[in-house]
Amino acid sequence: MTNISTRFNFFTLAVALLGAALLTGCAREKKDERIVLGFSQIGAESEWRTANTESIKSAAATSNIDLRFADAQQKQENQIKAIRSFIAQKVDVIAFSPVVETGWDTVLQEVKAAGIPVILTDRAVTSDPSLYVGFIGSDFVEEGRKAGRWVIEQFKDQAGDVNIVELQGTVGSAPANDRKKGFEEIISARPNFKVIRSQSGDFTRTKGKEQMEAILKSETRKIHVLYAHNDDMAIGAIQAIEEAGRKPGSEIKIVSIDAVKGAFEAMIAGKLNVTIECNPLLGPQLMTSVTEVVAGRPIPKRIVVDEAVFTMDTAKQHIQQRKY
Ligand code: GYE
Repeated sequence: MTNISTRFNFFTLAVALLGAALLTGCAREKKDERIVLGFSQIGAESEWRTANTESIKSAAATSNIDLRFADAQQKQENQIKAIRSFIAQKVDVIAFSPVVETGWDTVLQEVKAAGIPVILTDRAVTSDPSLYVGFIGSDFVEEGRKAGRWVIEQFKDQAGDVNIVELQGTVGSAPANDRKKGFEEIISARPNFKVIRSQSGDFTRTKGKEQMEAILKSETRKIHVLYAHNDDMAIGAIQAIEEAGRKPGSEIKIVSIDAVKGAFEAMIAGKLNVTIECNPLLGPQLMTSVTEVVAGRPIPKRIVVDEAVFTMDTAKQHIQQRKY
């Protein structure tokens, strides 16, 4: 009897221990089951970028995704290093916003060989589309067209030349290439609309200001319009224009892209005429796509973000509702 009961007790204990071990194992497994996402961000060059980073970080936190975030300080080599380190860490998905369009083939092949899916956000690459599962971002060519249409409308009655200065974004980046292309496509229909100067301000306020200062010093022709590929460069250029004793927003009309808070403030102050929206809040869509991909479901190859155009006259009305 004693023997049986002792055996029974041993048996109960063994089952209990095994159960406990399994439970702990499960609990640990559950914890490890969190999707790991490696994200290589370009940097913190603009208001748009900081809003984008914030959106990605907060969406990862609410979706319970383990985000490994790396800031590349606007250098492609740093992005490539980050991607290679994500491969070594065996993350579940790699996402990145490519600083420039070309030069990704080798590293993307490496990611493919490691069996890790890639999602592009914000900017496109020229690599073969089979090297990534999807791309979430804006239509930059269309943004350039919108800017061009606004300029044509403003100066449609001017018989003589309409001289335009262009401040381009980062050389070789998708938004700089596409915003230039879309704008040119529209203005080329009107031969008196001329881009008389075009320089890169690398999407930053500092370089936007520097480039505009140099242009104002050396340009003898009248400048009717400044077209800046983002709001930060426009804001930098506004400072340069004011320091040169000229009037941004009236003497020189200014159109830029992004629609960040700083642009609304400049419009309310009468210094910026119009901003074309480019939505940086890509975090929630990225996390949904990451979850779908890990679950083995297909995602659209291209997800385009909806955007609007805001002018000086309505800036006050909209600024309160802006999230970035
Ligand atoms: O317009 C600019 C940023 O890639 C759409 O990058 C983005 C651009 C944005 O630095 O402000």
